[in-house]
Amino acid sequence: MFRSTITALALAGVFMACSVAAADDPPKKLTGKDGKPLVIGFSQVGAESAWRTAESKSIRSEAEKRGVTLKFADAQQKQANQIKAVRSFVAQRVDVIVIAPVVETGWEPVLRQAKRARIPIILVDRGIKVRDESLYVTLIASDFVEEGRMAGEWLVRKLGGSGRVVQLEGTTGSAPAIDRKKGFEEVIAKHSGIEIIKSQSADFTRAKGKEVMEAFLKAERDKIDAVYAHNDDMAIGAIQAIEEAGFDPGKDIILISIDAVHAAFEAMIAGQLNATVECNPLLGPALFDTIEKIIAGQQVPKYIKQVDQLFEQSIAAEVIKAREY
Ligand code: GYE
Repeated sequence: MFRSTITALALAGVFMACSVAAADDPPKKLTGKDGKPLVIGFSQVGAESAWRTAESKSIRSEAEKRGVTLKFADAQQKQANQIKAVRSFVAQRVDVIVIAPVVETGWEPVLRQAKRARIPIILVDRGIKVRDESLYVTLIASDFVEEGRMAGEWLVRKLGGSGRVVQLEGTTGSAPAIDRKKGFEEVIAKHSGIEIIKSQSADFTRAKGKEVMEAFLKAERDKIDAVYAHNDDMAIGAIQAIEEAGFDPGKDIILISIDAVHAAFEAMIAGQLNATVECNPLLGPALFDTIEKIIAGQQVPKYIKQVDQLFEQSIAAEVIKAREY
């Protein structure tokens, strides 16, 4: 525990040092080949969680810093809206299209259209499944399987190897829901004393997190030892349901989630959430550095991985001061 506190504090220090350096060194203005400001189309999932809001803010503010015209389309969690937005970006002949894809499948036709128009596609935060990988240039995201494993390993230790767990899954068909389930269940499967007794999607929102947790409590009442939520918002909804059912969240029922947004730190300080695995939403700087390279004709890696870490309740009060989202 002591060592993990030191590591977290050291890392927080590194992050702060990085942001100081970045502030001294303003990013270059990005222009297209003809010297005109770059036009980027961004199809965002929606505004379902605090994580998503932080990501949108990071991308919008970085676009502004670099003098880029950002056409922002909110898909309200619907792939059909994203496909429409991408088609419209193609018709407008934007320079680059950025997509945070709501689900993994169903992208081929529209991406082929963009490819034919020679408009590069960049995926941010969520991946897709396509047979032809040349349909997008790169994916900038966290490793969600790894996040699920980190949560699983922590929970196994916390429960001392035995207990009944319920899982609140993210949006059905989305990369983070699929992979966070996979990584977590892979770890749990190695411990016969731990059982996942319920697992259902709550769409990454607080309201649904509360609703689904109410249903879990109704069906299993005294049998739930722990909750694993694919994001902090659903865990916060579940905390409300647990309190309303007369239990003490964080004590009677252990909770771990993913994202490490500000509200998760507040819930940990209040003793209601036990741990959260970080998933960095501040993707603006990495995204625009990548766009700059692509415009300059340079090669970029197919996957630009963001590195995450786990925060426990015991260090929340110390770490919250350095949190940017
Ligand atoms: O964890 C969740 C959000 O795609 C990584 O989507 C993102 C996830 C994030 O709604 O809070």
